[in-house]
Amino acid sequence: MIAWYSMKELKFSDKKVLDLIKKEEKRQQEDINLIPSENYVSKAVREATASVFTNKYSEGYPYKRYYAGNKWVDEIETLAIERAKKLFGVKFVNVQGYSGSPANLAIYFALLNPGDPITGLYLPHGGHLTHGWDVNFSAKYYKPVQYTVDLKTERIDYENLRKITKKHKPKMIWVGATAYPRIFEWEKFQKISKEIGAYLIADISHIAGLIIAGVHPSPVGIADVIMTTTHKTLRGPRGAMIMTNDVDIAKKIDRAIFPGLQGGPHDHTTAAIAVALKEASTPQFKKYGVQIVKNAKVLAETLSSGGLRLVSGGTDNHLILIDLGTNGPTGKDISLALEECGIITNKNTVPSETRKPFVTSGIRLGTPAVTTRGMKEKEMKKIGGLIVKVINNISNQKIYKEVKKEVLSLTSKFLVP
Ligand code: DSN
Repeated sequence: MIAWYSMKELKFSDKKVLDLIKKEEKRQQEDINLIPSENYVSKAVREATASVFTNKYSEGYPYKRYYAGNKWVDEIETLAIERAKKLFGVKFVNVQGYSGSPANLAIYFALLNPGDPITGLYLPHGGHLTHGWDVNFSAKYYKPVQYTVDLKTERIDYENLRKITKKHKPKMIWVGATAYPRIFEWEKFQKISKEIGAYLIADISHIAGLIIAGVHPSPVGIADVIMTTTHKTLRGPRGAMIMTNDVDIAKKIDRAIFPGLQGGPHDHTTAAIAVALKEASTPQFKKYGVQIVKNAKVLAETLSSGGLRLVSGGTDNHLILIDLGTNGPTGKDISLALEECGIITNKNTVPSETRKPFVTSGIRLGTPAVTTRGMKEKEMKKIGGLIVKVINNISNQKIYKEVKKEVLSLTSKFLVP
């Protein structure tokens, strides 16, 4: 048990909730978390999240609020904004977005009219729901035509994007992904967006921490707007930031967030974002980002040499996608089997998908969380070997037990903060 503080009050007021918190704490400590969009925040970030700033309403922006009593909220929000501006090298930042999807909604709302054409990466090829997937608001209220990866290389097909943009003239090009293991070539996107006068939007939610660490190119100075969630590789609380260098766009974004879409900002989250941004500006964080990628490469090599096919042949970032093929166990089967052994991944579609999204032929893995725990190349080889063992021995309870034992032994040596 690694309770980060005693939770004395909860013990008396709500044992049920306390019990579930403790169980989740234990699960997080004992499992190997390979979900590429998850991470473990520091205790300092959690303390700020649990602070009295949760009690305040502060509609508006620093020093222009609709409620009194905001003098410290003004300072905390200004601090978060200034730290983000410095860290990413941008002129304007809005830190009030509740999370990635609402922040992306605000970008649409700020810059487009309903029915305007847009483009984003096709979801089964790694794109995000809010970049124009058909069941999402981004397809209900806008007109998406999605670009794809080349099915041979499984990398973004820039010629396909150019053809689509020439034909459909989208007003907004979204770049970003939830399951793309390669680098985004920002200049290529910029060239295509300039050819048709579209806004270029970089959704760097997955890779923000890698950009800070210098292990992924930055879209700053290239994209018109940059959105990032704050809780993935950036290792902060659950929230979002929208950044730009354009004063008119900045004004529109602020108005879209409030009063356009949101009410009071979550000031406790803002406080925790400020803490996370301070942490992300340290040399240790740069080392962390570098290690995430080193770990992902070793994990990918181990899986490949264990006979698994990786989408695009490997990884340049924090994320790996295993393509299990069309026969045999599905992504769902494998993620459940791995979970039984204490290895947490998620089923995911692959570019040549034939199954339904709730079944899939892929497994998505990532190294941000295990790297936070201090695991390095040696542990990646170990984990890769365990994954191969489970995949090759599906439904073999004896093997599952052996793997689970090894997982517990490994995780006991690397504490969750
Ligand atoms: N849910 C996030 C992910 O897992 O990538 C994206 O929003």
